[in-house]
Amino acid sequence: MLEVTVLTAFPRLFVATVDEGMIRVAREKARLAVHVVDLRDYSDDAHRTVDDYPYGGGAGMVLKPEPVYRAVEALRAQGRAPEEFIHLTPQGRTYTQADAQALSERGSIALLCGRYKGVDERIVEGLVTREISIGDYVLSGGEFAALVIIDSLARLLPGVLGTFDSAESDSFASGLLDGAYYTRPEEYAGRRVPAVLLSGHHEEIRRYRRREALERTWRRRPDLLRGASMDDEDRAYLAELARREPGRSGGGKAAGDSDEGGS
Ligand code: 6GU
Repeated sequence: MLEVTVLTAFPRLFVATVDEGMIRVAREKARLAVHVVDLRDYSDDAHRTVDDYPYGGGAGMVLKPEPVYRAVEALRAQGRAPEEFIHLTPQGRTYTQADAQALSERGSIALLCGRYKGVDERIVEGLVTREISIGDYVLSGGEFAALVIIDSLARLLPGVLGTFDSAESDSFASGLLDGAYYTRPEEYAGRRVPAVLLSGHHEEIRRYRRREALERTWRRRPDLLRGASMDDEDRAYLAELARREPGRSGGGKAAGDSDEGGS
């Protein structure tokens, strides 16, 4: 069981979201518990204030230290001190599937949702064990980042995904992007499902899928190829791609550019 405690000034953002989809499944299977702590419950004034102006001036608000320290003290008093206390901030290290795997093996973590401007540095110095960002763009607070992380963890917990929809076949689990998928019908809008997928030849299908994953990764995210585990057949296929389109990988189109003739 992984226990996730979220500390936030916006607890209602978690009400419907943790009650749907894979997060719900993980909770129902008792693999995951999500506790949402309202930081305003630990403020000390009638207005339930949790943030204040930054010393030295400037725009934006900063999360005050007292409500966070008090909330953590309450967790400790209940015997629920988390193994990791994670501050969600664009200043953190960028979250990866390897981080998700490691965190999913923990017993308990806390996710502190700061404001964009930040939190009082004494929270970071005294309580925080690591800082995580979910990418190079700006969110107004850590709440949506916390939900991204919770979703990524829920699907890695044992018994949450079915065997067919296994996390091992996901993009990034192997270090590669996933290839294209098709479902019925066999022909739609004048486009046919690749014949090999209908052939019933499991070994050919496996090889085809592997090649598609390699090609897509080579085109869209060549940076991932360095960290992927590959055999001689994989390397031979990449060499063939490079021969067919010299000078493409790495120096080719940026991720997100159109490729593969998608209309
Ligand atoms: Cl974790 N927080 C905020 N406020 N913005 C972000 C982020 C986190 N990750 C990317 N942008």
